[in-house]
Amino acid sequence: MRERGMTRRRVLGIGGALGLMAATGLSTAAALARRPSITGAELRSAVPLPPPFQVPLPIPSVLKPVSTTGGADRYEITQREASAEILPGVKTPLWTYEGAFPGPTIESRRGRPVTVTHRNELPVPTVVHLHGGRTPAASDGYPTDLVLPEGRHDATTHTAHGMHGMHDPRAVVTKLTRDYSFPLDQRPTLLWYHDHRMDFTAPAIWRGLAGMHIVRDDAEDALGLPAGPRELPLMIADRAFAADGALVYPALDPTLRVRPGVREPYLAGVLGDVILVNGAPWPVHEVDAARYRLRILNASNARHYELEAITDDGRRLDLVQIGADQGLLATPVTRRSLPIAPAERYDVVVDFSGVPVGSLVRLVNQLGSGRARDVMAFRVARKATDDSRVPSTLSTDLPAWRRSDAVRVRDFAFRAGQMHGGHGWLIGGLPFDPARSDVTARLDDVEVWRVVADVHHPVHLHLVGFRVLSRGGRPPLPHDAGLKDTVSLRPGESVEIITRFDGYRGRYLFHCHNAEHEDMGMMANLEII
Ligand SMILES: [Cu+2]
Repeated sequence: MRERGMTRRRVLGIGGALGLMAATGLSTAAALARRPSITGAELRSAVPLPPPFQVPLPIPSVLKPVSTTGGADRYEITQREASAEILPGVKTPLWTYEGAFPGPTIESRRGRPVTVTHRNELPVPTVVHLHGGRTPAASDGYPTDLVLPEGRHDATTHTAHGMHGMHDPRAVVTKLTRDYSFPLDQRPTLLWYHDHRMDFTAPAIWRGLAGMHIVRDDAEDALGLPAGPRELPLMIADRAFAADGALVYPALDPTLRVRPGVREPYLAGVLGDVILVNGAPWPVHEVDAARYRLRILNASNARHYELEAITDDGRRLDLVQIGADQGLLATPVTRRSLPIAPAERYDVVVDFSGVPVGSLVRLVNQLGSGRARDVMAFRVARKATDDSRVPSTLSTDLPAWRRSDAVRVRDFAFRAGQMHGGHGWLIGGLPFDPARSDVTARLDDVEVWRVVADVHHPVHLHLVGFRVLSRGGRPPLPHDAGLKDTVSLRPGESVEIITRFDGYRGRYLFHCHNAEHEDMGMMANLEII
């Protein structure tokens, strides 16, 4: 009971500060200066943790297509339980795509369709969403479009009814397998696929259901960016481990079948004390003294990072940002630190050529404390030639929507509130209901959305990329550059985004990508007509 009181006060406390801000005219800058660096609570591991920078960085294997005929690539992925040695000498049971965490990487070409047949051999229903994909609604992984596992084929008792008596008459439930089709008619970028099941997305991702999907095209290939072994996909995710080596997660229902949500004090988000990159704890990677392209994904449920690359002698290396969630920027932007919220991606080039051979460059999180401050390290192993380059023009196809193009302006508040008699996370005062109509937008319409948050909320739109027009009533920050599909709102902050709803008609979503918030109501329907 004491925990409950603490959490409520904390949540109300933040809301109270916002109220004060509104009442007294306290500036956004002053409010933000006091903002907490995290939203959520950190679990503590009960096993001895390895020292940092000992475990080599794994590179997820690239999935081989089962067929490449007919102008499309076909893949098969089995979702199954597996055990992995994440911490040296410790076995950890996981839910996986193809037995691995992260799941295998899919490599695609722009405009070349891909079909992935997912087979569910897990003990619970699943749904796959390709984050950042421009995907027809039938393959977008709507949370009630479940793939039922063997022996659980009775959709009426399990699933088409969400929790709290919600029924979704439009759910398309399949048994055991489902084909997800991705046209990939979109800008090249790093996408990721993960579970998106109604009410249980957060624990499913936590247990291992996440993988990367890279889209490329000829124009990007021709830029001469670092490539091959000098291009590294980096999936960053925090986890915590129980005494028996299993992942800890404070689920109200550990079977992840009936009752969604997490115990207090984790209602605002679940953080782990172990930072994994590509599934390895604080790994180290040997690099040449040359430029590398780092494709960074924050696949954490709730943890935010502010990444810096620091040499042994305390120097911060330039992080040259070349891309955002939805592909290349127009021109490179040199940064010293990169804030990255859950589900965001950054494409950056780091030049190790000025770093003494034999020394380390640590990737650190300035928002983390204790062991969670370290992320990974690069050991500069040898001098090397480098014919890569970072051209001053990276792309010329970024959409340039103007406010005057918008046919509508909508307002959304992402805030804590009451849901079904308990704590929830709400959009516009309402918890998610698949059967409710929230936003209906016309295909090809341009709209401006104004979004405001109480605590950290990384706001994600399915189907479309968007530009950030303003942040806190001011021009966007440097990290808002490019085409985004997730925008990070900090406590008390507002942003305006602009997008065109193009691509496909159908039922999509927008939601908070703090995965715990998402499971506790913070989603809404986006119907494109
Ligand atoms: Cu949120």
